[in-house]
Amino acid sequence: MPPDTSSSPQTIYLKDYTPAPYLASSVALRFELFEDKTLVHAEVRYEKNPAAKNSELVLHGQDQTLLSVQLNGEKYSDYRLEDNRMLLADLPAQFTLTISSEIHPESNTALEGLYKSQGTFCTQCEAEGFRRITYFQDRPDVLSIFSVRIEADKALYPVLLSNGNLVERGDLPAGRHFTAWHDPFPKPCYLFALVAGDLVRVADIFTTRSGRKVDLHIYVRSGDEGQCDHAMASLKKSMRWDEERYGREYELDLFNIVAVSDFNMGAMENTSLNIFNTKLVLAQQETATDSDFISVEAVIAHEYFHNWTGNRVTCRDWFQLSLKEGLTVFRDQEFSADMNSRAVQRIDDVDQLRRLQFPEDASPLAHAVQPDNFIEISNFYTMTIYEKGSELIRMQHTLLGPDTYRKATDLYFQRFDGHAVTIDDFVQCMADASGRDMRQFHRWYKQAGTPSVQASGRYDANTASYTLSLKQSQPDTPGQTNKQPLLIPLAVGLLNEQGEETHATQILEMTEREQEFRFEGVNARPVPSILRGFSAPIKLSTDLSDDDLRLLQLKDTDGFNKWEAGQTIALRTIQRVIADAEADISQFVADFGTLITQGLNQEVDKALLARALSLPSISVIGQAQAVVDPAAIDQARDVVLKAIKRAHKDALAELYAQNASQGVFEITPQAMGRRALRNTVLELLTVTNGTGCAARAQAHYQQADNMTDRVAALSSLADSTQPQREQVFDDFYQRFQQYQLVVDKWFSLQVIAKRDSLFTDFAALRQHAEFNIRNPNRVRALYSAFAVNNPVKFHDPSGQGYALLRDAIIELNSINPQIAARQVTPFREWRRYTPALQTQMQAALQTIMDNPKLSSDVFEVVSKCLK
Ligand code: B3K
Ligand code: ZN
Repeated sequence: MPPDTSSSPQTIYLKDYTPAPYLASSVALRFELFEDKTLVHAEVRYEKNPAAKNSELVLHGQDQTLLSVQLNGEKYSDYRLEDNRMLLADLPAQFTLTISSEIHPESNTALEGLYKSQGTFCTQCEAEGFRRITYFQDRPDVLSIFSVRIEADKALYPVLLSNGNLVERGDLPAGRHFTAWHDPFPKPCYLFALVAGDLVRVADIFTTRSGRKVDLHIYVRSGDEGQCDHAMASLKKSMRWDEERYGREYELDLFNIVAVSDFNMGAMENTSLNIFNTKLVLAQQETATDSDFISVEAVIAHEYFHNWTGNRVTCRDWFQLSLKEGLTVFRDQEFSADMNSRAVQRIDDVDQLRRLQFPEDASPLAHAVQPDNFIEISNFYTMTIYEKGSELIRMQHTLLGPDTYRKATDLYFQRFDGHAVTIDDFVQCMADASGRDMRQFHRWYKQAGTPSVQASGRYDANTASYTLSLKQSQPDTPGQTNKQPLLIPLAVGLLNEQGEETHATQILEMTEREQEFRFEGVNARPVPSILRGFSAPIKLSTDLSDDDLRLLQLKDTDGFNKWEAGQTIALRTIQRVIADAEADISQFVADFGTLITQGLNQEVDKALLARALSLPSISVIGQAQAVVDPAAIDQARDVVLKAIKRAHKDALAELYAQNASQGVFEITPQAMGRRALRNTVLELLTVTNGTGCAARAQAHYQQADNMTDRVAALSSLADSTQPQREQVFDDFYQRFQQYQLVVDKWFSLQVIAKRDSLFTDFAALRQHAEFNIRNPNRVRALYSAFAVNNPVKFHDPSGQGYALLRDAIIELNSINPQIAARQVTPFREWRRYTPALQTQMQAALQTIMDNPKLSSDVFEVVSKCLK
């Protein structure tokens, strides 16, 4: 059946952009919050936009009851309401429009606009949620000065917050009170925010480089205030870093962060009132893992950095989303690299890009970093816009060098502060500051798909030269064929056969489809280290032998390429086992032993060693297969893991013991590296799932004084059928059941198991009293953890895995369309799987498609997958 045609989804095109017919210089909002309804009164000053040709004012409005409209204080009815829009024609050049409407945050399950999370009113307006609050030109190129007054019951909602500075507060009759806020900086309505609740405040002060004091407040539920120290410290570090690295100072007197439990994404950068998912604020030793601590630091920074890259300089339209997101991700990645270990940060970022963005680029949902059309912009908050977008900024940083890049960003802020601009405007600043022609580079923004580069080398002893031949190609993606060659910066260094670096890193700028680069003064056959630091988001294939890779793994000066060389050898080894279960892997297993011995006998970077001792994931291995068979990959991976354990059991046990906790818990790169190493070793030691493994994992759990170690123990036990599994999981639940974020982990850790009872276990968890399909964190804890992190069972030949996700998507479609559409992701690459799996995945997608009341969010992704 076709989708409900009464609201047939419409495609929006970048080429159709026109300036807004009216500017809205000031917006005064008054909210009357009640338990059964909210009244919104909006008084907006409009002026004809000299840059616009159209004169019809189009206001967006959705899910609200219009109560009254006044033009310059007089009742007005000369408007048309159609398709979630109010159309007003024949208007004067300047006027004030006052609109009152009634909305229902208490029953808003989409978590867009104004909604309630565990008794707290909060907002999420990006991208198009403001239209669920009042009728307005809900587009990012309309910038207004906002004044906001909030009225609510004083006992239930003692805290009433909005953007900017608090200008007034007072009591009202009937136990009510109000606050009034003024934000002096013009902003698009997607940055509007409101919070009303019974929250406690953690306070600190930051002194900016020019000596101004900024109040920093984090608001959380009572009882959670002890879990905010890390977020507060991260905020202060971010503020300092942005001053030092980008010359950006915070300009308001107050910066608020509010944590809520029901949130579609991670966080939102509303001007001076960031709203966060609790998952990205709360962190303490007992309940948060090291990776949670790292994420909190990164996301606090990310949202803070948006103050300049997103808020002060914003997007002209949503096709420019990566203007703020790609740039802000690059900024947060560099911040994290400065705060922690640069090599580890790069490895983890690239690993994420490969696991999550490369598959997107290879799927029917592939899109450019600057897409040219969409149905639902919410579907475009993707790894491509964010992570590939960040890689594009990184390449510009590499091409210009840090000093010129900084000049270019200074120019960008100076030119565009207070404006809504485009990606082209940003790239033009890069061109103007450097004098470089950036036109070829700009293709990266327009062409979807991951480029491939093939490299082969030729050494000529007579001329003492080495020639690197490179070939680039771009895959076809939906709607795009015959793509142009890109400007690809390749960081390359040369090592000699003793592993000494003879030629330090240089950036080769590849511009042609096929190109050669010659290195002079090469006195012996070199081993090239290509794509150091992953200098471009490409798939590289080389003619390096396993011996060459082993040399790089042991000797390269580039931390990323050292790791990469080891991963390539591991991938080749697993591929050999997939092709032949009896393949000889003794060399690989022996080399693994060398790494372990190094870990035992030398000063090594433990975080890097932990990553070197981890095999590529099933998802990454699958990308190298013509036809993906997750069960076959898993089996081969298991063969290799078990061979490693058998060969190096004693050395591993020694490495495990050597890295036991020293008693004091710290969140330093060294302490996290030690835990990562010990937990990676635990995983290897328990891969056979026998009685000894279960006992070791249980002991690990019992000795743990922090969540990282507890999670590692549970993860090692997930697949076990020994009695310790239940004991440990039960203890964990009893101990932490009052912590929602830990209960999320408890759900996730059970559904990553491959053991036979998985589907029964899953059904029990789905029925568990703590499961709540309206809470996005819980949905992700159960369904995303399963479908993304358990490829073996998700792709179970019975089709049960697909059915679970299919049914959840159908249920979520009417509750929370954004979350429903997000859950389609694991199906998107269905054509890459074995024929039997393809048939089942296609059928699941078709069943979703046949749903008569499909939201435009789900319609867009499912119809594109099936096309
Ligand atoms: N800008 C927000 C994302 C909003 C998502 C809207 N569906 C968070 C961030 O990227 O910082
Ligand atoms: Zn962002």
